[in-house]
Amino acid sequence: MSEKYLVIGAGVSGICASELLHKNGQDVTLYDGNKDLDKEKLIEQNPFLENVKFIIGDVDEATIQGFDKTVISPGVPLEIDVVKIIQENNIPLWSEIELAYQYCKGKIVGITGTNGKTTTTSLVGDIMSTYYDDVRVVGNIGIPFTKMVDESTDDTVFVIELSSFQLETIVDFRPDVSAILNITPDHLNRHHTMENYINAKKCITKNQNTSDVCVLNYEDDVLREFGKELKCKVLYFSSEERLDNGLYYEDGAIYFAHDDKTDKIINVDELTILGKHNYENAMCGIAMGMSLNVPIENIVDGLKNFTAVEHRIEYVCEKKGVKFYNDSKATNPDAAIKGICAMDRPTFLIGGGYDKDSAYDEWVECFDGRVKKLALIGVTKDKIAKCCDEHGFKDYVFADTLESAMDICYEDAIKGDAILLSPACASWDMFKNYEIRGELFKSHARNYKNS
Ligand code: UMA
Repeated sequence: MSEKYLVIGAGVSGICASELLHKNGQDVTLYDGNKDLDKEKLIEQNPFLENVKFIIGDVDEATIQGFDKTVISPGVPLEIDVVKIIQENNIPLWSEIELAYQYCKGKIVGITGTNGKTTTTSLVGDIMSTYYDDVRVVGNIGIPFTKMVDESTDDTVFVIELSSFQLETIVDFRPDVSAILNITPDHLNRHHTMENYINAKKCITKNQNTSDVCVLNYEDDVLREFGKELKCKVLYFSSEERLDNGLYYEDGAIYFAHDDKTDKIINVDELTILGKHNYENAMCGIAMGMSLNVPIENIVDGLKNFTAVEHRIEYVCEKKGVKFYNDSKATNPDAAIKGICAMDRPTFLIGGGYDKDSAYDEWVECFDGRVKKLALIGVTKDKIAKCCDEHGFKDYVFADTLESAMDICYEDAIKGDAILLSPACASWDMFKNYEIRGELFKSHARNYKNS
C-alpha cells in the first residue's frame, strides 16, 4: 500500500528522492520554502513531477500531520518550522541517504570528514572499479544516492560521499565500510557547536556492527579516541607515525602493518596526488579497498591511475608566465590552508564568500611569505580583512566580483607567480555552488591574452 511522503527541498536531492518514491508507487508531495521557485520549469526538466503534488512557500501544521513519512534534503536546516512540526508530531524524518538505503542492494562504502571527502570518494570508486563490475559513486559528490539505486544487486558496490548534513538524519543506514578522514571546524552556522558537528559525522558508524569496518585518521585526536568506543573493527591510518596495526606513511612510502609484519604498499612518488593530506586520502582508500577484499595489486593500479578531482588545487592554464590554480572546493579555512601550502611560487590569492561562522586566523597566519596579495570577494570580505589587520597582513584588496578580483591579480602578477582561487568559504552568497564558481574562474583565466 502506498504511503504519503513529504519531500523537503526541491534541489537535486529532493527531485531524485521524489522520483525514486514515485517510481515505487508512493504518494509524493514535494515541498520547497522558496516562494519564487519556478515549478513549471522544474516540471519541464523532470516530467515525472507532473504526477507529484507541490507545496511552495508556507505550509500549515494540519497539512504536515497528514504525511506518513518525510524525507529531507541535506541543505535544509533542522531548525525550520516545517521540521519542528514533523518532529513534534513524531513523523519519521529521513535523510535522502536513508531513503536510498531502504531501496538499495549491495555493499556500501561511506566516506565523511571535513576535507578530502570528494578526492577520497573518487579514489575509492576507482580502486573498487579495478575489482568489482558494478561500482556507483554517489552522494555529496554531486549525484544523489537515490538516483542510482535502481537495478542494484547484491554485487553492486556503492561508494558514497557523506556530509554532516546528510548523516544527521539517518536512521538505519549502515555502511559495510565507513571512514572519517578528519574533523576540523566547518558548517558551524548550521550545527552551532563543534560538538554537534562532530556528532553528526560520528553518525556514520551508528548502525555498524562487529562485521563492519571503520577507517579512522590516527592523527586526529577526536577520531583516535572515537575508535576506542566502536563495536566494529577499526583500521587506523597515520601520516606521522609508524603504527603496529594499520596504514602509515614513512620516508616516501605507504606501509600496511598487520599480524606482526609490515608490507610496503606504494612509494608516494607513484601517486598523482600531492601533499601529505593526499597521502592520508590514499591510505584511507587503501584501507577501504582492503576491507572489501580488493587485491593489493588492484589497489595499487587504482592508486597509480587516479587523477586529481576538478576544483581541488586544479591547474588551469599559464598566461604571461602566471599559473592559474582553481581550488574552489576549498570551502573552509582548513582546506584553503592546504591549497596555499601546495603552491610552489609567490601567490595571488582570491578568497571570501558565504559566511559559515568560520575563524580565519590560521588561514591568514599561513599567508606569511607565501601570499603576495589577497583579493577578497563575497559576504565575508570585511570579516577576513579585519582578521588580516589583526595578524598584520596588509596586502589585501576588495573586489565586487570574482572576475574583477582576478583582473586585479592578473594586472599585478609577474612571470613565475600563481593566481589561486582558494576561498576558505562556501560559494552560496554569489554562486549556486562551488563548481560554478570554479568554472567561472577557469573560463575567465583561459580568456586572458598571453601577452
Ligand atoms: N530549501 C528549503 N528550505 C530551507 C533551505 C532550502 O526549502 O530552509 C530548499 C531550497 O529552496 C532549494 C533546496 O532546498 O530548492 C536545495 O536543497 P539542498 O540545499 O539540499 O541542495 P541540493 O541541490 O539538493 O544538493 C544537495 C547538497 N547540497 C547541500 O548539502 C547544501 C549537495 O552538496 C549534494 O551534492 C547534492 O545534494 C546531492 O547529494 C553540495 C554541498 O555544497 C555539493 N555540500 C556541502 C559541502 O560539501 O560542504 C555539505
